[in-house]
Amino acid sequence: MFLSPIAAQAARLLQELGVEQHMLSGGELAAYSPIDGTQLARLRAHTADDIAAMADRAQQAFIVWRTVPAPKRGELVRLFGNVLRAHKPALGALVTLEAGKILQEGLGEVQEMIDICDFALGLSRQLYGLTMASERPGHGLRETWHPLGPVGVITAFNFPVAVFAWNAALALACGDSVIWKPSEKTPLTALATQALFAHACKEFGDAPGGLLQLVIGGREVGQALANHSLLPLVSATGSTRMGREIAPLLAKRLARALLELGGNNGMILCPSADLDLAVRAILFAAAGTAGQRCTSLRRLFVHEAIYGNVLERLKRAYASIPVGNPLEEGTLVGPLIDRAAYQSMQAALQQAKEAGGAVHGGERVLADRYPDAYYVRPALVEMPQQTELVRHETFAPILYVMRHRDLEQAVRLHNDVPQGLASSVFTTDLREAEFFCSAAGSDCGIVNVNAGPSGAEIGGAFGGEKETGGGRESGSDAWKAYMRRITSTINYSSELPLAQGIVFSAD
Ligand code: UN1
Repeated sequence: MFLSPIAAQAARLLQELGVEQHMLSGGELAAYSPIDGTQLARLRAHTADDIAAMADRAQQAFIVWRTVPAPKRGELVRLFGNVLRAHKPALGALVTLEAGKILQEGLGEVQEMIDICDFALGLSRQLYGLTMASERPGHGLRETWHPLGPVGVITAFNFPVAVFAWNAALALACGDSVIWKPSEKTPLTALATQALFAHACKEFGDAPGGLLQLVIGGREVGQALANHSLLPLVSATGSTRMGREIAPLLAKRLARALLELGGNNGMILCPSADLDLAVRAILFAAAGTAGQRCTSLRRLFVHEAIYGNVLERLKRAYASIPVGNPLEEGTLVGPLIDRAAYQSMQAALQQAKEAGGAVHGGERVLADRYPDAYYVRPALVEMPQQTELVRHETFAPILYVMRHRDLEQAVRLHNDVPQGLASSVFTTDLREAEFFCSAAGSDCGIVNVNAGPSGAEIGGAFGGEKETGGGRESGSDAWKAYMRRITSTINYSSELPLAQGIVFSAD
């Protein structure tokens, strides 16, 4: 059978990563590469009916895993991190083939997995609870964190493996089992990750089967996960539309939702900004990953005193940014994920023009070389004001540029969108920097100074407010979402005093 070079490379990588050949053909779900639109595999998809058996298996695994001491659970996560280290080049390249991000970013994504494994390993010895002073004599009061149960993890195409790892590394260290539904656009990197995890389990020795199960499929399997009573938590990363479908299902059965949804991330440039740094940060945040990060920069507010200068510099930088095959060295912007993404980008640019916007770039390129793939020049759009279009997240490399008079006005505009994920200010004025980070400043979950809104490290909690969904994944104390807290009162006296001094006695 003839395989295109991209498909042949994917087949080689999948084999190297331990994915069995028979899983890659004969199914109804086609996996494509956005690099040239070539079909990479056809996978068998699960249906909603498969979820019940998987949930039972996850529950069995959980019952065993929850009693394994946490530092030993951390050992499995450590081994997984080491397997990822050994396979970083192959998995990173597969991320590039399947999601279209440049190789540097594919490798960076695997590094993010390794980093969170290290973090979770340390955490496995630090699942700390508090002890409180009891008001009753001879009593102790304390809290303890226990494993929660099987966790559902739904992830998006744009970070096909890192976001899974944020959730899974923490969940596994915390004593939970995981059922993972990757985007139907990126099932191959998920299969490879599962194979690498199986490798780590083998080295570990006695991990229960079913600690990590993969669900391949679309919307209906995601909904079935949200509906299943054995899953006390579902963590979902993706569009606000997806979150609006999942959240009510969880609310209905009073389960926990950990949501990381759309962003509409802004940057404010103040007159004192270091513009060399700012332009580089803008390029990475707005054009990098072809604008397909949930943290991508989409709105830029430039002080009127520096507007002309900034715009000139940006136009120059945008005109020369290398767009092309993400496997090739030197490329900084790869393809959009698919035709639908291209169409929604073009529709947004059309609307921007109709609303009086001046559009620079944004056109399709390389169509001759890649007729079935969608490469675009990143677009810079000067907008007279923040219209409804600008307030809406379009998952593409479009940067809307607007003017502001002073920081307070800029922050007001910045916050006047439904989303609240990531934000940034460029200033060398301490007062402005601190104001932006203050209670009256940015209303986002991520608030950066002299650094773009994207590219967060794993050590901090990741997520945002408003329509972004309020969840926090990754570092800091995000682990608490994957555990249940018990509060224990221990009476070591021979009396039975009641709290609040209540007397309740028959004699
Ligand atoms: C996402 O796009 O869903 O901060 C995650 C960043 C990355 C993660 C993005 N570390 O841009």
